[in-house]
Amino acid sequence: MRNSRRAVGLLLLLGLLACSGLALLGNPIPVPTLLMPEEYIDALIFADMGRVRAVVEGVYPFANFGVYAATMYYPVPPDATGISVWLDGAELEWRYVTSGCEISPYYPTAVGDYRMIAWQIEAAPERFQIKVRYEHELPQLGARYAFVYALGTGRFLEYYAKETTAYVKVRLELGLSAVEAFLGSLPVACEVDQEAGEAVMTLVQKSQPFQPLTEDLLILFERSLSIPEAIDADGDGRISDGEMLQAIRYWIDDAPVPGTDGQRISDLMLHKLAEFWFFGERFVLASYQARERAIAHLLATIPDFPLTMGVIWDAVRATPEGLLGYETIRYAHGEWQIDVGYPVIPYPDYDLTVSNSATGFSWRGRVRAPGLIVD
Ligand SMILES: [Ca+2]
Repeated sequence: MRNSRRAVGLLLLLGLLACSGLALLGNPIPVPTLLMPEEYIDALIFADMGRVRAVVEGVYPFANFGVYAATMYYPVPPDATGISVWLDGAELEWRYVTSGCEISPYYPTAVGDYRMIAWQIEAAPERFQIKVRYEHELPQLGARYAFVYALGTGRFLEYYAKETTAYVKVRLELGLSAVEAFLGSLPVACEVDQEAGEAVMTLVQKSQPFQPLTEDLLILFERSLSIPEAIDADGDGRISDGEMLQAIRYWIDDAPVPGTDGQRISDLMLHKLAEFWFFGERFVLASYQARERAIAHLLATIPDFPLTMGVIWDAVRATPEGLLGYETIRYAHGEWQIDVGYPVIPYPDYDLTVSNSATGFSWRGRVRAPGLIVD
């Protein structure tokens, strides 16, 4: 079993020619071969209807030494949706690997087997870039959510690049606590930046010389819920009649709200919850939620609006130096920029500018905490 796994493992990720021999023409690099000295993984983890989901985008630049056509293999979570593969921006057809002459259809991880997908490349240029995107729901291990990225495909691989470096950036757009990251079973120090109103974990992982990366990345965390999120028991982002009644009971009893680390509902909070309940819209408690509400609004009101939900945005704090009591977060994605400004008070309204530097598109509006949008 081990041997057969090693043999098929030759084909993994670097996607050397499936079911055919390689001509070993010399050391250290056999020809034909593909080298992938760097990989760039971007992930966004967010709460959606009471669930925690991830969007994952991997960009893999290859140097090609004499490979004309190849089959590439790639592990994805078993429940992955929206799987897309591009070669230099052109979308490729992919399929699930089934049992047969190829490799195992499954890739074992700390949270169960991932499914292997495959695609063909033909007339591959000397340098090219593969991009893969998928979404999935994060599994729970007890109270904790687990995010796994299959960084360790190299453990099945014979490898010839001097070293491999993975640049991993995981944005967590939700309240969280007790974050830990592991490579394989070993804890790994990720840089966590919270300056732009979300937690961004950055990891640069280099392999040993002439070795591939052999361990998967595992991030474990707990959600910490704000009171409105905890009161919103069905997770639809709105406060229903029943949820409002329950909130009133907690307020009357001065009881801690379950799921919030013991927070109690103050008079101000009850007032806010009543406002959320009254308007019946999805409430907005963070700058990234204001951003998503504005995009949803533009998609609903402008025909063929050229943005989608689930974009992975780069966030930076753009508050002018010396300005107190007001924050601006700038989200960027390609030609798009979304500035979200808000006063530093509980449950602020958010002022947004959505603009596209290429088309000149610009929209300004206000997203209020109860979810109302003012153009
Ligand atoms: Ca609800």
